[in-house]
Amino acid sequence: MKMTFRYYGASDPVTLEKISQIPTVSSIVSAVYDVAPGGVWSRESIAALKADAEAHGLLFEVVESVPVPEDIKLGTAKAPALIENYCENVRRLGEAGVKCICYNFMPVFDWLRSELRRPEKDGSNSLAYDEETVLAMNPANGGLSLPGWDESYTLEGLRELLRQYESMTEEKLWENLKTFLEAVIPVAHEAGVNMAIHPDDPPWGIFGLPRIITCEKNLDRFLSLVDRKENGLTFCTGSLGADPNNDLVRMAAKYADRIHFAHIRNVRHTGERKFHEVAHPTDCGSLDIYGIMRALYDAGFDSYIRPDHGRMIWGEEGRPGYGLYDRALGAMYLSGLWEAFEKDGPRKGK
Ligand code: DNO
Repeated sequence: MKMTFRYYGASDPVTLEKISQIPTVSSIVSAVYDVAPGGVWSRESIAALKADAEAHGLLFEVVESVPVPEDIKLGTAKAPALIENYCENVRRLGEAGVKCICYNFMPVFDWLRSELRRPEKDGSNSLAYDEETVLAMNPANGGLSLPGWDESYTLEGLRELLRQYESMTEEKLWENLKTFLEAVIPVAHEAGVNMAIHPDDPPWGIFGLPRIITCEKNLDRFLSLVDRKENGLTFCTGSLGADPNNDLVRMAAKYADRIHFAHIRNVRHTGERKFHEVAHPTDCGSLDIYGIMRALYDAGFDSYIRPDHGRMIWGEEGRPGYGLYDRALGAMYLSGLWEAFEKDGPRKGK
């Protein structure tokens, strides 16, 4: 297992120096932010990020994300050229020593929440989701406040995009995903890079937009679209775990050899399609984080992991989900579990 930590580049208040002070973290997870989705990342920007990380004793082996442009998901006439650009990014990142690329295939919206600062009694706050509140916001009327993963949408642009998606079905999205993978996975193989799709968050369709990376049945289908090691998963426990029907311990064991990146966090379910994010340990939420980690360990998992969203604690202000303190506590908890597994004895599945 290789512990990593997400870094949003030079503007991130969680600096490389701070990250380098967290025990057990060996690599940053980052991206080139000076190119719009669909563009080719310059070798200079990639090299600069790597050099910055290395100057702080950190590796740069994981990219999150190389975004997939909407034209690829929509399968428009622009898709082939954009897929070629995507492949070029995979090649360039492989050359620079990146081993894993995280991306998602969610139409229009990345992760969605109804509240970015849900207060807890202890003075901390965290991200929350309540489907009723989300559905009451109409994105086409500007009713949605986006949680910081994309500030580039204008209202007009968003309306146009939603219009383009009106005829999109799940099956059509699967087809477009397959076309993408058939082009990208052979390139990833050549480049020595593992591709790791991020599950949809939350893992169900929303605002009439289909979402397909949601559950065990669909992960089986995804992995068989191109059945090669490089076509793998980001196992995001908070995303998949928002649906209590997903048995994460079972899925961790089942997919371990195709999980190239694990995002570990806990959520508490408080109703139908209603949850909020909590601290990482098992007893803080509804997910069996110990069981998931144990299942990964026993199944031989040896890839990248990062603590995912943290609460805002100790008065910290910052990018929702991506403060320093609670994520650092998460890294410690996860590394502690792992050390205990290793010292307990051999992997049970081996
Ligand atoms: C949320 C993140 C996601 C993830 C993308 C991957 O905090 O896990 O935004 O980076 O979905 O493309």
